[in-house]
Amino acid sequence: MRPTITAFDWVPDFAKGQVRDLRVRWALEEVGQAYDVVYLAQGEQKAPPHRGRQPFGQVPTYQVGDLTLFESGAIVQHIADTHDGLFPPDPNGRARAIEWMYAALNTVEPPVMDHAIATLFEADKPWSKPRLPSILHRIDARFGELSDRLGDKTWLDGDVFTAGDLLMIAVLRILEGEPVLDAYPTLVAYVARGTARPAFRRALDAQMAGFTGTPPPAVIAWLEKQKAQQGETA
Ligand SMILES: N[C@@H](CCC(=O)N[C@@H](CS)C(=O)NCC(=O)O)C(=O)O
Repeated sequence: MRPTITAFDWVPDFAKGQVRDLRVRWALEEVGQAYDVVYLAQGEQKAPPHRGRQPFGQVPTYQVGDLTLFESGAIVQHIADTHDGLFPPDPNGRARAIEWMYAALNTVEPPVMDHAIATLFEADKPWSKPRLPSILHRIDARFGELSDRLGDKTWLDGDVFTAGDLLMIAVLRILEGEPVLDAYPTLVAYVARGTARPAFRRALDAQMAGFTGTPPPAVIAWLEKQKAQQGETA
């Protein structure tokens, strides 16, 4: 059965290629499952009917038959459970892949998102600049530990790409090109291997092609304020 996901028809430039429907699109591309997309204008995510699909008023969601799911990690796990290609066939391999999925979302992503909050979403707040050194310190610790564990393996569990790699690479690439990631060539090469996969390229192209909308006036005002402040602090 062909699933339907939700995505935004517009996001600010810094978010293009990072919106979390990309993780779901990537998983679907890896397993060769075609899908449909319902596009939401900015603001629509907080109103019915989308609130009914996603209690926090966010994307992505995933609908197939009478199942509606939210949370990109849960969606990727469901795709991996219902298709071949993202979980190893043996139960222990599947358990290890899930372990890495949680590590990506629950251990590595929190400080990475703190960085995004301090440098993008709340860049104009007085507390953001003072927080940045401690955020970078925590990211650096996680990246160092992850780099050590990955070592010279191709993927986190060895030779087989899993849903754990998909989510870990999706998280790491939020900081692609930033010195805190560039300090770890092992991780840079790992992200490059993941994002060179044809399934990732198709998913990214599809997300980018979906940005055909326009921002609402309140968002234009916010972006202009951010730009003006960046000009002042540059
Ligand atoms: N933990 C959620 C996070 C979803 C999320 O943060 N979605 C963002 C886009 S990447 C969103 O919809 N933001 C708009 C909003 O919160 O209004 C997931 O992984 O699905």
